[in-house]
Amino acid sequence: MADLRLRFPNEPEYHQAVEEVLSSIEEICNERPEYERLGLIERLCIPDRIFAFRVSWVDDKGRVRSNMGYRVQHSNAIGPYKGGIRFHSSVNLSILKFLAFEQTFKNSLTTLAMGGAKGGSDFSPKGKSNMEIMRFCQAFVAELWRQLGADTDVPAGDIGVGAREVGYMYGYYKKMAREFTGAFTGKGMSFGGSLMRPEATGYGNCYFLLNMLATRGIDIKDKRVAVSGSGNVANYTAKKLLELGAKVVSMSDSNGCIIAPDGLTPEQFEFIFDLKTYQAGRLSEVPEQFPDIQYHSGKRPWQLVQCDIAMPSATQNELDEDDAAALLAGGCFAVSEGANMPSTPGAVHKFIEARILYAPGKAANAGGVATSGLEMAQNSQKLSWTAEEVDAKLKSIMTDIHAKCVEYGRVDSSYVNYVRGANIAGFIKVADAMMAQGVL
Ligand code: NDP
Ligand code: 2IT
Repeated sequence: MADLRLRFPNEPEYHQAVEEVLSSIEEICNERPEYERLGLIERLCIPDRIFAFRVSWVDDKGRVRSNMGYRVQHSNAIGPYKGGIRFHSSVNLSILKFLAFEQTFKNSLTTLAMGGAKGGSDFSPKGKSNMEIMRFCQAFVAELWRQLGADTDVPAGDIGVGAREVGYMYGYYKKMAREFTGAFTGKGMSFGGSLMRPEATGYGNCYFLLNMLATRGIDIKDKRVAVSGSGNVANYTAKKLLELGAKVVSMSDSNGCIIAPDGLTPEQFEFIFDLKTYQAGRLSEVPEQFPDIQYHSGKRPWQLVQCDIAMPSATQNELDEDDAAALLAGGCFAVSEGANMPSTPGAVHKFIEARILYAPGKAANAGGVATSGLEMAQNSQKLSWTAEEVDAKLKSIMTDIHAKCVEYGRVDSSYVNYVRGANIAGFIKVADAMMAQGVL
C-alpha cells in the first residue's frame, strides 16, 4: 500500500478499494510465497492498461466542447475485459481505477468468464438534449472502438449511462467495426439486449439480501428498508422490495432525499419511477404530489429515518461512520450494497464490529454484470431467453455468490464476514488464472 500511494498519489478512491481487498487476502498470500515471487499482488494492483483521450463534440448552440474519456482495462485473466461506462462530472482516473479493480473481483464471483474494466467521462448528461448526448456518445466511441469487441472488451452502463446511451454507443461501434456482435451489454431488446438486464442489479441485490436474511431466519415482510439513489439500481431495488412486502422508507438523488415514514405506496413508487426514469425530474418535486412524503434538501437518508435494513444504491462513499453509527443505534441489522463502495472504511468497520449482516457491493450488486454475462452468452448463441429463464439464472447466481461468501467468510458459528468472503473467493480464481498463464 505504501508503494502504491507513493507511485500513484492523489488516487484516494483507488487506494481505498485496494486496501480493503489486500487486508482480506493477507493470510492467503502468506500461505503462498509463490505469489510474492511472481509479483502477483503488484501486477493485480496496476491495471493491464489505461486509455485516456479527448472527446470533442458540438453542442446544440454550435459550440465545440471537450471532455476527457477513459477506459481502464484492469484484468483479462479469466475472460474478456468487462465493466460499465460512467458519465458524471466527478469522473477521474482514481474513481475509474477503483471501479475497474472492484469489477475484476466482482466478475470473478459471478461464476462467469469475465475480466474487469471500467470506463467513462467527466461529461455530465444532466440538462443535455437527446442529440447532444448522441453526438457525445459517438465522439466517445470514435476514439475507443478499436479497443472494444465481443471477445476483447465489452462495456455496459453505470451512473449516467443507461439504455439510451448504450444504444448510441453500440450503434456507432457497429458502424465503425462493421460487425454486429455483443460488444456492449445493456442493449435494447430489439438489437441483442437481454430481458431482465435493466432490473438485474436491483433485483439481484434483493435476492442476495434474502439469502443473508435466511441465515438468521428473518422474513423480509414488513421490514423497513432505507434505499438511497433513484436511478437504475435504486429503482429496481425498491420495486422488488415492494413486491416482497417490505416497506421502502427512503430514496435519494444528488440534491437530497425523500423520507416516507410509513413506506412508499405502490402508487407513490410508480410516480417516482416515472419521474426519475422518463421525466428527468427531481425528488424535490415528490411532496407536491404526495404531501405525506418529506423532502430533505442536501441530505442523505441514513440519519433521518429508522430502518431495519439499508441498501445504499447511489454512489461511492455516500454512507460514513456517523451514518453507520446512527443506523446501528436505530436497530438496523442488515446492509446490502447496490452501489460500488458506498460505505466509507469507517462505516464498514462499524458494521463488521457490530456483526450485522453486511454485504459489500462486489457481492451484492454483482447481479447486474452477471446478467450482462448472460446477455453475452445469448448473443454468442444468437438466441434470446425468456425473462423467467434469465431471472431464474440470476437468482441461482446470487445464491452461489452468497454461498461462496459464506464458505470463505465464516468467522464462527454465528457470524459471516461477507467482505472477507467476497474478497477471498473473488481473488482466488483470478490468482489461479494468473499463476497458470505466466508473467504477463
Ligand atoms: P444512475 O445514473 O441510474 O443513478 C444514479 C443515482 O445516484 C441517481 O439517483 C443519482 O442522482 C445518484 N447519484 C449519482 N451520483 C451521486 C452523487 N455524487 N451524490 C449523490 N447521489 C448521486 O446509476 P446506477 O443506478 O446505474 O448506479 C448507481 C450505483 O450502482 C453506482 O455506484 C454504480 O456504480 C452501481 N452499479 C450499477 C450497476 C448497473 O448495472 N447499472 C451494476 C452494479 C453497480 P441524480 O438523479 O441526481 O443524478
Ligand atoms: O458496476 C457494475 O457492475 C456495472 N456497472 C455493470 C457492468 C456490466 O458490465 O454490466
